Amino acid sequence: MFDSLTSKFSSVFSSLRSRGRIKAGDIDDIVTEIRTALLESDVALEVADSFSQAIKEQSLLALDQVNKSTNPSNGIFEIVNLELTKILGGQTRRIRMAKKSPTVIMLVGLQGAGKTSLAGKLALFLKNQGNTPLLVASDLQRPNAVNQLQQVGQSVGIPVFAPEPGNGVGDPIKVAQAGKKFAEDKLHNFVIVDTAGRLGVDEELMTQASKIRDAIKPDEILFVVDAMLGQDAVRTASSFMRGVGFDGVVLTKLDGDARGGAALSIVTLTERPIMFVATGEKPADFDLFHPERMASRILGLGDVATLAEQAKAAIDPDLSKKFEEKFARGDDFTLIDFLSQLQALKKMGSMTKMLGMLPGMNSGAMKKQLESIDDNELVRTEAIIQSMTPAERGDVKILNGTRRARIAKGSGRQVSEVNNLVDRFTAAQKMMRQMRNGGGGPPGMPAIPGMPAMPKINKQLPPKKKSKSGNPAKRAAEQG
Ligand SMILES: Nc1nc2c(ncn2[C@@H]2O[C@H](COP(=O)(O)OP(=O)(O)O)[C@@H](O)[C@H]2O)c(=O)[nH]1
Ligand SMILES: [Mg+2]
Repeated sequence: MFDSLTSKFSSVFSSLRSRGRIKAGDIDDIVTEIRTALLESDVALEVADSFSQAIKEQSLLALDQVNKSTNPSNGIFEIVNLELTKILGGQTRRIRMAKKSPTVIMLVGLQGAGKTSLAGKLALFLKNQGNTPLLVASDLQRPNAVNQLQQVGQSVGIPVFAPEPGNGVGDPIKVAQAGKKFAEDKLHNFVIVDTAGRLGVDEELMTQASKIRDAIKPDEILFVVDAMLGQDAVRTASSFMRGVGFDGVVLTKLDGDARGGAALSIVTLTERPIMFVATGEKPADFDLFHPERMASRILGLGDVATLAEQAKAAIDPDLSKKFEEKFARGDDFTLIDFLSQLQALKKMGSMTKMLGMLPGMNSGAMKKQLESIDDNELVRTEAIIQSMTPAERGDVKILNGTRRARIAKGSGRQVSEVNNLVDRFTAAQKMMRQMRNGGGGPPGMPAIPGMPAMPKINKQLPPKKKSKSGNPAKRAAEQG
């Protein structure tokens, strides 16, 4: 979502780099360029102003130091990185747990902001950490709202507390209270209360949300907002701040091509941290918000930390061990192994999203390359393998013309695609044999032929920049 900002920052810094020694006038130039870039990305005026002012002051302060290093522009870059992390909230904040279970989380926001979907995403996230969340349907405004939450709950395997006919129907406050009570009785340690939104901010909505708040005393009120609203996201946030109050922000639809202004303005203007982000419609399209990772992405440094986390989460340690043992025994790599690798890769999410986390991937030529990668490739390959019999998966050499035609038909693909897969797989198999004979390392995880090679994650991590100096300007200079 920060594509335009990323490419603007990248051009600002490439012009700065070409100047060598940096003069005060150069700082003025880049600060003006940065301010314009922020405004064009829908960042609120006051935030753009204070941000560029901070960059200017610190850069001027650090100028002598910065110019002593071989690459002065790096020092300025680091100042921008630190300041960007700061306006994004500085540190990641986690959910505050209630002293006495359950921890109650109430979601507020406009209709369509993504509250109901988020309820499911958050519940799944909590469940995966060993919690036992309960969803509570306190949106009784729209006829289908309860139903929608029930479907969401079902899709992630989380129970939903919903009003039963004759039992407080029509009163979202009673439902919220009863839901909390139910969670206490049934020992759910988290309660996530979904509430009604409206198309625009109105008094009745605020009053209702405030009453629910007073009735259930949530430990966290999360304001859910569509990042694509741009400047309006910040205005809506202010209204909700006045009307109901909230403790943290969730930005949704970060997968869209909004210009990112909301993310950059909202922390400063509401003085509340962004806690989570949603990046798609699927339950797994959700993550903790990490200011420093986001700053890094905006500056084109990628987000290798998230990528590494996702890889770790997707790789089943048992499966990995099985591969290693198999490999050590000298068994052949089969299509069944190939399929389980594919499935692990799929668990990591969209290929384009994953690659987008690599440094430099979100600008210019790389971006084009990225867009040409087809996320459906994995799905198609999986369909083809699944149309094969176990014997065929175990030994592709038996795949004659008739069998290939049958598989193509069964998976709804072309015979040429089946041929292509078999060729790629055979090449991979050969490579695995050579690796073994040549004493190469065991195949930890995904080595999918035809797929972009996975990065050597550790090597790509930008050097950890630790400084003894507490002063960011000095710190920047040290690193220059
Ligand atoms: N692309 C995308 N769509 C989303 C995201 N979050 C929610 N949606 C979609 O936005 C629409 C409204 O979401 P919903 O949860 O019903 O919003 P609510 O009215 O606030 O409860 C639905 O079609 C969701 O699938 C997101 O992060 N990305
Ligand atoms: Mg809803």
